[in-house]
Formats: sequence, C-alpha cells, structure tokens
Amino acid sequence: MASKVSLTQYLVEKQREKGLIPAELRLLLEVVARACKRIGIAVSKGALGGVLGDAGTDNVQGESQKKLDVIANETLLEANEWGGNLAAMASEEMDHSYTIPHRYPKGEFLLLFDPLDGSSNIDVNVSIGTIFSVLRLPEGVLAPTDDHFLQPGTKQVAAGYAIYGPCTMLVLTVGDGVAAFTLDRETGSWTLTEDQIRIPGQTKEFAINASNQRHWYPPVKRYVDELLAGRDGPRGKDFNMRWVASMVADVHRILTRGGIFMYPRDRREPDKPGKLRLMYEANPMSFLVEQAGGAATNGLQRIMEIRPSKLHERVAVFLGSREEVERVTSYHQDGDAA
Ligand code: P6P
Repeated sequence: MASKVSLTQYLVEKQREKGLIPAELRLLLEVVARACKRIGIAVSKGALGGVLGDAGTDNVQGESQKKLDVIANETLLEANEWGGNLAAMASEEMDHSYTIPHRYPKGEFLLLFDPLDGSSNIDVNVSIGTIFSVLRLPEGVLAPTDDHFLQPGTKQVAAGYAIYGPCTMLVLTVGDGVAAFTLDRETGSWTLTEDQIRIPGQTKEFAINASNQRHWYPPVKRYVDELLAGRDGPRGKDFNMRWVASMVADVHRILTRGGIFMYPRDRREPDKPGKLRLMYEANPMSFLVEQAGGAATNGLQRIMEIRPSKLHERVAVFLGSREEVERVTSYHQDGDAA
C-alpha cells in the first residue's frame, strides 16, 4: 500500500521540488489547517459542547451570528496572529481587516476567510465549512489597510476550504492543481486522499435556491427552464437538482462529481450584484474550480478578474462544469440583464 502523504509532505514538495511556494506560505497553510482541525472539533461536539444556537450578536453583513461563527473566527485569528507569516487578516465576521499586532513579527501575506460558511446548517447537523484565501501584501506596504486586500482573484497564491461533514476534509490549491486531504482522527494528521482533482466538463446536476425563481432575470430563468425540461427539452437529457445552502458542501460535491452551482443576482435587490461575498467565498472557490478544469463567472465575466472595490463586496456566482458555466454565461451575453 502506498505510504500516506501528509499535508506537510505535500506542501514541502511544492516548496522544495517545484519551487512553487516559499516556506512562509507553507507554514501559513499548515497553521490554517491546524486551526480548521480545531474548528472541526468544536463543530463535532454539537450540543454537547454548548456551542449551538445564536451568539446574540450580528456581523458586518447584518446577519445574526451563531456561537460557532464567533468561535471559528477567534480560532483563526488566535492561530494566525503570532506566526510571523501574515501582515493582516480579513474575515466575513469582522467589519475591517485585522493588522498583526506590533508585538508579533509581520509577514508578506494577507489571509481572508469565511470562518464558518453555511451557518444556517449548524443547528440541523448539515455539513458546513471554513473558506480561506491567501494574497500577497503589495510591495513596500508597511501598514496594511482594507484597501490592500482589494486585489483580483487572479492574485491569490493559495485558496481552500475545510468541510466539516461525515468526515472532515481540507481541499487546497497553491496554483498547481487541487488536492484533497482527509483528517485521520487517530493520528490527527491531514492525509492526502486525492490529487489533481478534475471537474467533468459535462454534468447532470445543478445547484440553485429554486425558491427565488420568481425573482430571476431572463438568462437564469431560460437556463434553468431548459434543465427542468429534461430529455423533452432542448438539452435532450434529464438533470437532477441539489441545494445544501452551504457553499462548501455544494462546491465539494461539484469538485467530486461535477455540476454547476448558481447564486445569481435577482430582482429582490436590483442594485446588489448578488448575495455571496467576492473576497472570501467566490474568489477562493473560483480558484479551486478553475484549477480543477472548471469555470467561474458572475454571468458576464470571469470572477477572478473582477477588480474589488470593497472588502465585503458581493457577487453573482456561476461555477462548476465548464460547458454548463459557459452556456449560462452566454445566455447573459445574449443581451438580457445578468
Ligand atoms: P440561501 C450560506 O449562508 C451562504 O453564504 C452559502 O454558503 C450558501 O450557498 C448560500 O449562502 C445559501 O443561501 O439564500 O439559499 O440561504
């Protein structure tokens, strides 16, 4: 049986044999992975850990925070502030970025995260996850601010997520394909269980919150109606639908067996570009999906080429099997409003 490859061995190979990543990035990713392990332990305790339910506070998005949202955010901040690899961090749960305190050495990277995505699923025991993205601090910047995070997704040097489900997994890219690690609970180590993940170009599965159907703009309505028409319609085959309402779970399924994930902007908030956040949901997931051979657009352009203007900027998301994303994007370019 092939010897097990750990996350550290995987990253050392990328660092040493391929010169793809500096040691500081390897060390940063190992710290983030350890923090995700601890978040997974807190999540797995459920009611026994006294961590279910609301925290009684709201986050910058105006969403009520779950106790585990706060715990996950604090776990990532505490794990990463002293290591010397980061200049600052930004989180869905914090209004502004967090600069590494003067008492610790600063590094050259910026870390962004959604500490616990899919929080509405926490109390009903459905898979949730942590999403993270790594950028470089722009050259010559001594005092990082929110503005220094405002880089397009193409500038990411690493991205990934942990998914806390039937098993706990870490899915990661440093720009050389996508690898999946499964947490070995006996040894506590992240063990490589899949490498160079590829998303099939075609699929029979789509993911969208269909309860918003009456609010969709024409391109999305046309695309989904064709899927629902199945073999009797223009697509000539039947499709299946999944919607976990946890982006990490839906994206993990797509990386595993293909599919398309959609969260379009709609008529409920015509001035808003969408619900999901660009910097710490859409960009890291788009990096993973593209590295696995898939595609990711906002209906009009590649998500990773969007030039952010705000830290908590929202975006429409169509990502997954390339042929499907290209089709629904072409419908947007046929002149209808995205
Ligand atoms: P809805 C979770 O709150 C999240 O940000 C994503 O993880 C998920 O895909 C989406 O929102 C679910 O949104 O409107 O279906 O609850």
